[in-house]
Amino acid sequence: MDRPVAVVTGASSGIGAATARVLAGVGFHVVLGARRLERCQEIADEIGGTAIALDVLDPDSVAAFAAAVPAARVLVNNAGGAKGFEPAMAADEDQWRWMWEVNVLGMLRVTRAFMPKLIDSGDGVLVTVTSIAALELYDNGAGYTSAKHAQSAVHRTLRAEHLGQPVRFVEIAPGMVETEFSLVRFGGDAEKADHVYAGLTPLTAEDVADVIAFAATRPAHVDLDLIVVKPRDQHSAMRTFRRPPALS
Ligand code: 8X3
Repeated sequence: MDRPVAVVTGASSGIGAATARVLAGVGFHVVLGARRLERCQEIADEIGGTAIALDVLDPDSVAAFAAAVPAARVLVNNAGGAKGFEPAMAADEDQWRWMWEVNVLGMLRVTRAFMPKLIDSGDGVLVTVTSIAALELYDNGAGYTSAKHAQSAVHRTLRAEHLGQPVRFVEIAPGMVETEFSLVRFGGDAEKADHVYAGLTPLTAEDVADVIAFAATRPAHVDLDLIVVKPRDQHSAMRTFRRPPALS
């Protein structure tokens, strides 16, 4: 029997890769899209899926990606990220442009390309991975929090604009998840990236993937509109509990 198709963007690592694996485990044929095609191909080989190059910043790449996928029941808009951590007054406009492009316009582009297929499936599910940065603000994060707020606004507006259509809209807003997220934010500085999670137990990509798969496998009338997922040690974007380092 043909498996339903789930498309995952940003699938080469982190939450995207973990989501591809979990969705394959619950019966989907997963199409993995990302710029790093080789990493997607390795995961696709492992889970019996399909890897296709995708750069959400490039409209032609999005169009070619969508053209290669004739049908889809689930779309996980996971591609995104943060660059930089400075006060707004010190904003690097190129970093802000990248964040707004990849998180907002990139997600819109992919969604527009796949919405007809989700609707045609008769029970489409659009999952957008935003962040607690879509709900809260934090110092030094305005480029990212503004992009994530905008991404959430687009997602929720799409929900309203498709009322009556056979498609569900699920927003997943994770807090601290240990992935390449912080490494990218800090331009590859591993020490700074590690510091973000020091003294606490962050979520893993698999923790978030499990929640995405749960939402995508509810009955057709059940729409988990917004799911906020944080580690126990995280109260909010600016408040965490950290254990002191063990004495050696
Ligand atoms: C990642 C979570 O709190 O670093 O989206 O913005 S946070």
